[in-house]
Amino acid sequence: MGTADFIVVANRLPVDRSGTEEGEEQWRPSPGGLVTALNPVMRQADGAWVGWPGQADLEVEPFEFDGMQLVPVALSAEDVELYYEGFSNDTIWPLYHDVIAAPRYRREWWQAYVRVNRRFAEAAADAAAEGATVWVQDYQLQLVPRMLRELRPDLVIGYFHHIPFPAYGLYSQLPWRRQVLEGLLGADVIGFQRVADASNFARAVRRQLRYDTKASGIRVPTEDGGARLALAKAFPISIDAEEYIRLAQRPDIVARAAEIRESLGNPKKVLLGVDRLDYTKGIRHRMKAFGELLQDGRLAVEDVTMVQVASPSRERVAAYVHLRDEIEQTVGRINGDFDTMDHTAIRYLHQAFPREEMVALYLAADVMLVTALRDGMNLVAKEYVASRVDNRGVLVLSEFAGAADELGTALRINPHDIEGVKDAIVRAVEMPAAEQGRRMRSLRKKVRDHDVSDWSSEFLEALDAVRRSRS
Ligand code: GDG
Repeated sequence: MGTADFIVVANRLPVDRSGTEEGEEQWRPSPGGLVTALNPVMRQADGAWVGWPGQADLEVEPFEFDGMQLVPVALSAEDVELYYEGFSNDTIWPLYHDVIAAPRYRREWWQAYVRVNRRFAEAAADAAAEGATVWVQDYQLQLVPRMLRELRPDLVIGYFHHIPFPAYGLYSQLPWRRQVLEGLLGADVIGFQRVADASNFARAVRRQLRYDTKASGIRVPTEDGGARLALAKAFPISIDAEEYIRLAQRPDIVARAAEIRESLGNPKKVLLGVDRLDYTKGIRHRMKAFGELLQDGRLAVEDVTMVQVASPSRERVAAYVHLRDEIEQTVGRINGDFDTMDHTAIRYLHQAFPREEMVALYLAADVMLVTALRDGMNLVAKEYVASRVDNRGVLVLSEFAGAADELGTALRINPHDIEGVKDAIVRAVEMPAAEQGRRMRSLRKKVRDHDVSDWSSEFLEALDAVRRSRS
């Protein structure tokens, strides 16, 4: 039993180690949406964050950082390979994204996943005060809710699933489908991005476990022969909209946006894609569409440039190595065919940039291309919209991204329909300013009215309701 009243359990701690100095550990915050969203709650409560420090074989004692208690969970190189790269990113990730890549089912990976999930559950159980609230994050930790409930029945437990939950026909491929459902059902509240994800989950529970579900409630049998109610529903995640608005008004960032356009040869229109280099994001589909538009002569390289930021991701997983080769070959071919001495078709950057540079890119882009084949939410879409304080720019948005449920006035596309994507790009490039303004104002209102602090307070309110119903 520990002292923390509120605990976040996530695969990663919200800090990176930046080397050691005279034997002292040096840590810097790794800025992410989740930290921003939870910071206020962490400060108010006696908060702790349980997670992996990001390097294999690094054993660190719990320490204080920026007003929170950080509880590192050590992973060996083998754990990283089997639990993280293997089961999390080569089994669950492709399966839950509609098998865009083939999931690999390996018993050794599953065993490591169980073992490592138990380690996270034990660390959380040790840190939590009597009756504390614990919020488990994402697909790497689906077994933690149940393990934690077994260790500590006094806790109020939430789980948020950042990625899609697949349709039953796909989910049922998973050799450990019952164990994963039982793991998740250890939580009092199970949050998903979309209503469709929550219903896919409820259906899997009905089919596999035969539990009753009614609206968002699932009756989970308890050992004493009774039942408790778990809530499974949508809590769409968002961004710190005000922060993007602030950055988008900073004079140096506005100037940088102009400089970016200049360095591209001042094309009439700039198209932008920003993604982790991941096969779920539809990067090749958007390049194919763009390449064909140049080929057909519907767009000219002198007028339109595409910028693609593909930040390095999961570089030790084979499917990602393969994807990178394919994308780089596609970029090379398109540029080889269409570049001139002064203009490039695709400016491709396999790099990560500071957030300021991302906002400058958003401001420089006339058209933002979000063509994910499947995506839990897609925060890039929301960041682009929030940054467009000038109410200009066009968002082309895949209907397979969770963001499509909220961002109704984007140009919606089916990324598999290359002709449809081409038409949407041309329409975006030609869209009159007045129509851009109409659509963008409505998109911006959506994001501002529901930002990341609304997301976290709605989720935590649901957990509070559980607590009240217990006493
Ligand atoms: C998962 C789900 C869900 C990207 N490159 C750079 C950079 N980024 C930032 C973006 C954005 C974030 O990373 C990516 O978030 P997304 O939502 O677009 O996608 P995933 O990484 O796949 O996230 C997703 C999300 O979890 C939250 O629940 O929406 O569906 O897959 O914030 O801006 N940031 C910086 N440099 C980069 O090079 N600074």
